[in-house]
Amino acid sequence: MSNEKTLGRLEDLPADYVQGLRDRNLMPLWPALRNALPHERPVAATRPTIWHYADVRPQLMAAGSLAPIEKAERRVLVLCNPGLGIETLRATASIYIGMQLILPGELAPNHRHTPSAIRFAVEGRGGYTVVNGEKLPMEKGDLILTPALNWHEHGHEGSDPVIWLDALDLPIITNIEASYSVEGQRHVIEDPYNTSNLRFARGGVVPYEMLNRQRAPYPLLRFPWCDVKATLDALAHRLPPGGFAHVAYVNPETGRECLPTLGFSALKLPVGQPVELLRQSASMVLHVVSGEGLAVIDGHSLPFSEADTLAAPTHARITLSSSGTEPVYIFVVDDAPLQRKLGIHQVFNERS
Ligand code: GTQ
Repeated sequence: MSNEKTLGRLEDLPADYVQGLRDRNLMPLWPALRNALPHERPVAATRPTIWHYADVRPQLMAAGSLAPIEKAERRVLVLCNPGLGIETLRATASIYIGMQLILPGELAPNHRHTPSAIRFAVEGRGGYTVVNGEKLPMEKGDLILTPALNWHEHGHEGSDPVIWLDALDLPIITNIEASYSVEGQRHVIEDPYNTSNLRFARGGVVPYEMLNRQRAPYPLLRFPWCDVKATLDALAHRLPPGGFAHVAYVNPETGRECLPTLGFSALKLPVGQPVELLRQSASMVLHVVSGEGLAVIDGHSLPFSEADTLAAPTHARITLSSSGTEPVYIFVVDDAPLQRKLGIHQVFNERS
Protein backbone atom coordinates (compact mmCIF):
# COMPACT_ATOMS: atom_id res chain seq x y z
CA MET A 1 0.00 0.00 0.00
CA SER A 2 1.62 3.27 -1.06
CA ASN A 3 0.33 5.40 1.82
CA GLU A 4 0.94 2.76 4.48
CA LYS A 5 3.10 4.20 7.24
CA THR A 6 5.37 1.93 9.21
CA LEU A 7 4.31 2.03 12.83
CA GLY A 8 6.46 1.61 15.92
CA ARG A 9 7.05 -1.94 17.15
CA LEU A 10 6.96 -3.27 20.68
CA GLU A 11 10.72 -3.94 20.44
CA ASP A 12 11.33 -0.24 19.76
CA LEU A 13 10.19 0.60 23.29
CA PRO A 14 12.39 0.32 26.39
CA ALA A 15 11.93 -3.16 27.88
CA ASP A 16 11.33 -1.78 31.39
CA TYR A 17 8.58 0.51 30.03
CA VAL A 18 6.83 -2.43 28.30
CA GLN A 19 7.16 -4.50 31.47
CA GLY A 20 5.74 -1.58 33.49
CA LEU A 21 2.76 -1.49 31.15
CA ARG A 22 2.25 -5.24 31.44
CA ASP A 23 2.39 -5.05 35.24
CA ARG A 24 -0.52 -2.59 35.06
CA ASN A 25 -2.55 -4.62 32.50
CA LEU A 26 -1.87 -2.09 29.77
CA MET A 27 -0.69 -2.46 26.17
CA PRO A 28 0.25 0.15 23.55
CA LEU A 29 -2.11 0.10 20.58
CA TRP A 30 0.25 1.21 17.81
CA PRO A 31 2.31 -2.02 17.51
CA ALA A 32 -0.98 -3.95 17.28
CA LEU A 33 -2.93 -1.46 15.17
CA ARG A 34 -2.39 -3.06 11.76
CA ASN A 35 -3.38 -6.43 13.19
CA ALA A 36 -6.54 -5.03 14.73
CA LEU A 37 -7.46 -2.94 11.68
CA PRO A 38 -5.76 -4.37 8.60
CA HIS A 39 -5.80 -2.18 5.50
CA GLU A 40 -8.29 -2.79 2.66
CA ARG A 41 -9.62 -6.22 3.66
CA PRO A 42 -9.74 -8.47 6.72
CA VAL A 43 -6.96 -10.94 7.40
CA ALA A 44 -8.86 -14.22 7.65
CA ALA A 45 -7.39 -17.27 9.37
CA THR A 46 -10.27 -19.34 7.94
CA ARG A 47 -8.83 -21.55 5.19
CA PRO A 48 -10.77 -22.60 2.10
CA THR A 49 -11.51 -26.17 3.16
CA ILE A 50 -13.54 -29.16 1.99
CA TRP A 51 -14.84 -32.05 4.05
CA HIS A 52 -15.63 -34.99 1.78
CA TYR A 53 -18.67 -36.99 2.85
CA ALA A 54 -16.78 -40.13 1.81
CA ASP A 55 -14.30 -39.31 4.63
CA VAL A 56 -16.82 -38.12 7.22
CA ARG A 57 -19.42 -40.87 6.86
CA PRO A 58 -17.27 -43.86 7.92
CA GLN A 59 -15.98 -41.94 10.96
CA LEU A 60 -19.52 -41.01 11.91
CA MET A 61 -20.70 -44.61 11.52
CA ALA A 62 -17.81 -45.70 13.75
CA ALA A 63 -19.01 -43.18 16.34
CA GLY A 64 -22.36 -44.97 16.12
CA SER A 65 -20.81 -47.98 17.84
CA LEU A 66 -18.17 -46.16 19.92
CA ALA A 67 -20.45 -43.54 21.47
CA PRO A 68 -23.86 -44.68 22.76
CA ILE A 69 -26.42 -41.88 22.55
CA GLU A 70 -26.73 -41.83 26.36
CA LYS A 71 -23.02 -40.97 26.55
CA ALA A 72 -23.11 -38.43 23.75
CA GLU A 73 -26.52 -36.66 23.90
CA ARG A 74 -25.66 -35.44 20.40
CA ARG A 75 -23.54 -37.86 18.32
CA VAL A 76 -21.76 -35.27 16.22
CA LEU A 77 -18.46 -34.94 14.40
CA VAL A 78 -17.56 -31.27 14.06
CA LEU A 79 -16.19 -29.92 10.77
CA CYS A 80 -13.20 -27.92 11.99
CA ASN A 81 -11.32 -25.41 9.88
CA PRO A 82 -7.57 -26.14 10.16
CA GLY A 83 -6.76 -22.43 9.79
CA LEU A 84 -8.69 -21.66 12.97
CA GLY A 85 -7.19 -24.49 15.05
CA ILE A 86 -9.35 -27.58 14.96
CA GLU A 87 -10.07 -27.63 18.70
CA THR A 88 -11.96 -24.33 18.43
CA LEU A 89 -14.80 -26.18 16.64
CA ARG A 90 -15.33 -23.65 13.87
CA ALA A 91 -15.87 -24.09 10.12
CA THR A 92 -15.50 -20.32 9.68
CA ALA A 93 -14.85 -17.68 12.33
CA SER A 94 -18.60 -17.40 12.98
CA ILE A 95 -20.14 -20.67 11.77
CA TYR A 96 -20.16 -24.04 13.55
CA ILE A 97 -20.90 -27.10 11.41
CA GLY A 98 -21.45 -30.63 12.70
CA MET A 99 -22.54 -33.90 11.12
CA GLN A 100 -24.95 -35.70 13.42
CA LEU A 101 -25.83 -39.42 13.37
CA ILE A 102 -28.93 -40.88 14.98
CA LEU A 103 -29.70 -44.58 14.81
CA PRO A 104 -33.15 -46.20 14.63
CA GLY A 105 -35.06 -45.85 17.89
CA GLU A 106 -32.60 -43.40 19.46
CA LEU A 107 -33.60 -40.13 21.08
CA ALA A 108 -31.29 -37.10 21.35
CA PRO A 109 -32.84 -35.60 24.47
CA ASN A 110 -34.71 -32.33 24.83
CA HIS A 111 -32.68 -29.20 25.56
CA ARG A 112 -32.47 -25.54 24.67
CA HIS A 113 -29.54 -23.18 24.38
CA THR A 114 -28.56 -19.64 23.53
CA PRO A 115 -26.95 -20.44 20.14
CA SER A 116 -29.38 -20.66 17.23
CA ALA A 117 -29.22 -23.84 15.15
CA ILE A 118 -30.49 -25.43 11.98
CA ARG A 119 -30.52 -28.99 10.64
CA PHE A 120 -30.12 -29.84 6.98
CA ALA A 121 -30.97 -33.49 6.28
CA VAL A 122 -28.28 -35.43 4.40
CA GLU A 123 -29.14 -39.13 4.52
CA GLY A 124 -31.77 -41.60 5.71
CA ARG A 125 -35.50 -41.56 6.32
CA GLY A 126 -37.57 -41.45 9.49
CA GLY A 127 -35.61 -38.82 11.40
CA TYR A 128 -37.44 -35.92 13.00
CA THR A 129 -36.89 -32.98 15.31
CA VAL A 130 -39.45 -31.72 17.81
CA VAL A 131 -39.34 -27.94 18.39
CA ASN A 132 -41.59 -26.55 21.11
CA GLY A 133 -43.96 -29.52 20.71
CA GLU A 134 -44.15 -29.42 16.90
CA LYS A 135 -42.88 -32.52 15.12
CA LEU A 136 -40.77 -31.70 12.06
CA PRO A 137 -39.90 -34.58 9.70
CA MET A 138 -36.41 -34.57 8.19
CA GLU A 139 -36.14 -35.91 4.65
CA LYS A 140 -33.04 -35.37 2.54
CA GLY A 141 -32.54 -31.66 1.86
CA ASP A 142 -35.12 -30.42 4.38
CA LEU A 143 -34.11 -27.40 6.48
CA ILE A 144 -35.29 -27.33 10.10
CA LEU A 145 -34.85 -24.29 12.36
CA THR A 146 -34.19 -24.61 16.07
CA PRO A 147 -33.92 -20.93 17.03
CA ALA A 148 -32.15 -19.69 20.17
CA LEU A 149 -33.75 -20.80 23.46
CA ASN A 150 -36.35 -23.00 21.71
CA TRP A 151 -36.71 -26.51 23.14
CA HIS A 152 -35.68 -29.27 20.75
CA GLU A 153 -35.08 -33.01 20.68
CA HIS A 154 -34.38 -35.43 17.84
CA GLY A 155 -35.81 -38.89 17.22
CA HIS A 156 -35.73 -41.63 14.61
CA GLU A 157 -38.67 -43.84 13.56
CA GLY A 158 -37.07 -45.37 10.47
CA SER A 159 -34.82 -48.37 9.93
CA ASP A 160 -31.55 -46.98 8.53
CA PRO A 161 -29.02 -44.53 9.97
CA VAL A 162 -30.07 -40.89 9.69
CA ILE A 163 -27.43 -38.19 9.20
CA TRP A 164 -27.88 -34.44 9.04
CA LEU A 165 -25.76 -31.33 9.03
CA ASP A 166 -26.00 -28.97 12.00
CA ALA A 167 -25.16 -25.27 11.62
CA LEU A 168 -24.98 -23.08 14.71
CA ASP A 169 -23.86 -19.54 15.50
CA LEU A 170 -21.97 -21.10 18.42
CA PRO A 171 -18.63 -19.32 17.71
CA ILE A 172 -20.38 -15.95 17.92
CA ILE A 173 -22.29 -16.79 21.09
CA THR A 174 -19.19 -18.34 22.68
CA ASN A 175 -17.12 -15.27 21.87
CA ILE A 176 -19.54 -13.01 23.71
CA GLU A 177 -19.51 -15.47 26.65
CA ALA A 178 -23.24 -16.08 26.27
CA SER A 179 -23.32 -19.80 25.42
CA TYR A 180 -25.16 -22.17 27.75
CA SER A 181 -27.82 -24.86 27.61
CA VAL A 182 -30.60 -26.24 29.81
CA GLU A 183 -31.87 -29.82 29.83
CA GLY A 184 -35.61 -30.42 29.60
CA GLN A 185 -38.22 -33.14 30.00
CA ARG A 186 -39.09 -35.28 27.01
CA HIS A 187 -41.44 -33.41 24.67
CA VAL A 188 -45.15 -34.01 24.61
CA ILE A 189 -45.84 -33.81 20.87
CA GLU A 190 -48.68 -31.28 20.63
CA ASP A 191 -48.52 -30.84 16.87
CA PRO A 192 -47.64 -34.06 15.00
CA TYR A 193 -48.52 -32.61 11.58
CA ASN A 194 -45.96 -29.81 11.07
CA THR A 195 -48.74 -27.20 11.02
CA SER A 196 -46.31 -24.28 10.64
CA ASN A 197 -45.41 -25.57 7.20
CA LEU A 198 -49.08 -26.06 6.28
CA ARG A 199 -49.86 -22.42 7.16
CA PHE A 200 -47.31 -21.14 4.67
CA ALA A 201 -47.57 -23.90 2.06
CA ARG A 202 -48.67 -21.42 -0.66
CA GLY A 203 -47.13 -17.98 -1.05
CA GLY A 204 -49.57 -15.13 -0.47
CA VAL A 205 -52.35 -17.23 1.07
CA VAL A 206 -52.55 -18.00 4.82
CA PRO A 207 -55.28 -19.32 7.16
CA TYR A 208 -57.64 -16.39 7.79
CA GLU A 209 -57.18 -16.34 11.56
CA MET A 210 -53.51 -15.44 11.06
CA LEU A 211 -54.69 -11.86 10.48
CA ASN A 212 -55.84 -11.67 14.11
CA ARG A 213 -52.69 -13.21 15.50
CA GLN A 214 -49.59 -11.60 16.97
CA ARG A 215 -46.56 -12.15 14.76
CA ALA A 216 -44.44 -15.03 15.95
CA PRO A 217 -40.67 -14.52 15.79
CA TYR A 218 -40.19 -17.86 14.01
CA PRO A 219 -43.47 -18.64 12.21
CA LEU A 220 -42.02 -21.29 9.86
CA LEU A 221 -39.71 -23.98 11.22
CA ARG A 222 -39.38 -26.43 8.32
CA PHE A 223 -38.54 -25.77 4.68
CA PRO A 224 -38.98 -28.99 2.63
CA TRP A 225 -36.37 -29.52 -0.07
CA CYS A 226 -39.00 -30.46 -2.68
CA ASP A 227 -40.36 -26.87 -2.54
CA VAL A 228 -36.90 -25.29 -2.68
CA LYS A 229 -35.82 -27.48 -5.59
CA ALA A 230 -39.05 -26.79 -7.51
CA THR A 231 -38.47 -23.04 -7.08
CA LEU A 232 -34.85 -23.30 -8.25
CA ASP A 233 -35.88 -25.37 -11.28
CA ALA A 234 -38.62 -22.88 -12.21
CA LEU A 235 -36.29 -19.88 -11.84
CA ALA A 236 -33.57 -21.61 -13.85
CA HIS A 237 -35.88 -21.59 -16.88
CA ARG A 238 -36.01 -17.79 -17.06
CA LEU A 239 -32.48 -16.69 -16.41
CA PRO A 240 -30.55 -14.01 -18.23
CA PRO A 241 -27.45 -15.34 -20.04
CA GLY A 242 -24.76 -16.29 -17.51
CA GLY A 243 -27.23 -16.18 -14.62
CA PHE A 244 -27.96 -18.88 -12.09
CA ALA A 245 -30.87 -19.61 -9.78
CA HIS A 246 -30.33 -18.63 -6.14
CA VAL A 247 -33.10 -18.53 -3.51
CA ALA A 248 -33.04 -17.28 0.08
CA TYR A 249 -34.89 -18.96 2.95
CA VAL A 250 -36.91 -16.22 4.66
CA ASN A 251 -39.32 -15.66 7.49
CA PRO A 252 -42.64 -15.58 5.53
CA GLU A 253 -44.11 -12.90 7.83
CA THR A 254 -41.25 -10.42 7.48
CA GLY A 255 -39.73 -11.44 4.15
CA ARG A 256 -36.34 -11.17 5.85
CA GLU A 257 -33.79 -13.70 7.10
CA CYS A 258 -35.25 -16.46 9.26
CA LEU A 259 -32.62 -16.39 12.05
CA PRO A 260 -30.87 -13.38 13.63
CA THR A 261 -27.25 -14.27 12.84
CA LEU A 262 -27.06 -16.92 10.12
CA GLY A 263 -28.59 -16.84 6.64
CA PHE A 264 -29.60 -19.76 4.43
CA SER A 265 -29.92 -20.01 0.70
CA ALA A 266 -29.83 -22.58 -2.08
CA LEU A 267 -28.50 -22.36 -5.61
CA LYS A 268 -28.52 -24.40 -8.77
CA LEU A 269 -25.48 -24.52 -11.03
CA PRO A 270 -26.29 -25.01 -14.69
CA VAL A 271 -24.50 -27.85 -16.48
CA GLY A 272 -21.25 -26.84 -18.13
CA GLN A 273 -21.25 -23.17 -17.21
CA PRO A 274 -19.03 -21.82 -14.38
CA VAL A 275 -20.65 -19.38 -11.97
CA GLU A 276 -18.77 -16.66 -10.14
CA LEU A 277 -20.51 -15.64 -6.91
CA LEU A 278 -20.50 -11.93 -6.17
CA ARG A 279 -17.68 -11.34 -3.70
CA GLN A 280 -19.14 -10.33 -0.35
CA SER A 281 -18.07 -9.67 3.21
CA ALA A 282 -19.85 -12.64 4.84
CA SER A 283 -18.15 -15.96 5.48
CA MET A 284 -19.99 -19.02 4.27
CA VAL A 285 -20.35 -22.78 4.24
CA LEU A 286 -21.49 -24.59 1.09
CA HIS A 287 -23.09 -28.03 1.27
CA VAL A 288 -23.56 -30.04 -1.91
CA VAL A 289 -27.11 -31.42 -2.00
CA SER A 290 -26.50 -33.25 -5.28
CA GLY A 291 -24.21 -33.27 -8.28
CA GLU A 292 -20.47 -32.92 -8.65
CA GLY A 293 -18.13 -30.17 -9.72
CA LEU A 294 -15.31 -27.84 -8.81
CA ALA A 295 -15.15 -24.95 -6.36
CA VAL A 296 -12.32 -22.43 -6.60
CA ILE A 297 -12.16 -20.44 -3.36
CA ASP A 298 -9.47 -17.72 -3.17
CA GLY A 299 -7.42 -19.70 -5.69
CA HIS A 300 -7.80 -23.09 -3.96
CA SER A 301 -9.28 -25.72 -6.30
CA LEU A 302 -11.62 -28.04 -4.41
CA PRO A 303 -13.38 -30.77 -6.44
CA PHE A 304 -16.66 -31.74 -4.77
CA SER A 305 -19.36 -34.36 -5.00
CA GLU A 306 -22.69 -35.07 -3.31
CA ALA A 307 -22.91 -34.33 0.45
CA ASP A 308 -19.47 -32.69 0.61
CA THR A 309 -19.20 -29.48 2.64
CA LEU A 310 -16.91 -26.49 1.99
CA ALA A 311 -15.91 -23.41 3.99
CA ALA A 312 -15.07 -19.98 2.55
CA PRO A 313 -13.66 -17.04 4.54
CA THR A 314 -15.04 -13.49 4.57
CA HIS A 315 -14.46 -11.53 1.31
CA ALA A 316 -13.60 -14.74 -0.61
CA ARG A 317 -13.59 -15.04 -4.37
CA ILE A 318 -15.68 -18.09 -5.21
CA THR A 319 -16.21 -19.77 -8.57
CA LEU A 320 -18.38 -22.89 -8.86
CA SER A 321 -18.87 -25.23 -11.78
CA SER A 322 -20.62 -28.52 -12.35
CA SER A 323 -18.52 -31.29 -13.89
CA GLY A 324 -21.06 -34.03 -14.47
CA THR A 325 -24.07 -34.23 -16.73
CA GLU A 326 -26.45 -33.28 -13.90
CA PRO A 327 -27.01 -29.78 -12.49
CA VAL A 328 -25.52 -29.11 -9.05
CA TYR A 329 -27.68 -28.03 -6.11
CA ILE A 330 -25.92 -26.31 -3.20
CA PHE A 331 -27.20 -25.26 0.22
CA VAL A 332 -25.43 -22.21 1.66
CA VAL A 333 -25.05 -20.99 5.25
CA ASP A 334 -23.59 -17.51 5.75
CA ASP A 335 -23.26 -14.91 8.49
CA ALA A 336 -24.71 -12.08 6.37
CA PRO A 337 -27.70 -11.47 8.72
CA LEU A 338 -25.32 -10.68 11.58
CA GLN A 339 -23.17 -8.49 9.33
CA ARG A 340 -26.28 -6.62 8.09
CA LYS A 341 -27.37 -5.94 11.66
CA LEU A 342 -23.91 -4.62 12.43
CA GLY A 343 -24.06 -2.40 9.33
CA ILE A 344 -20.95 -4.01 7.83
CA HIS A 345 -22.34 -6.33 5.15
CA GLN A 346 -20.87 -5.47 1.74
CA VAL A 347 -21.28 -6.91 -1.72
CA PHE A 348 -18.48 -6.11 -4.15
CA ASN A 349 -19.63 -5.88 -7.72
CA GLU A 350 -16.37 -6.38 -9.54
CA ARG A 351 -15.81 -9.68 -11.32
CA SER A 352 -12.25 -10.88 -11.72
O1 GTQ B 1 -28.69 -31.23 17.96
O2 GTQ B 1 -29.14 -29.82 19.53
O3 GTQ B 1 -24.10 -30.17 16.46
O4 GTQ B 1 -27.14 -28.75 20.77
C1 GTQ B 1 -24.30 -29.06 18.53
C2 GTQ B 1 -25.07 -28.69 19.62
C3 GTQ B 1 -26.15 -30.24 17.61
C4 GTQ B 1 -28.35 -30.34 18.74
C5 GTQ B 1 -24.85 -29.82 17.55
C6 GTQ B 1 -26.39 -29.10 19.71
C7 GTQ B 1 -26.94 -29.88 18.70
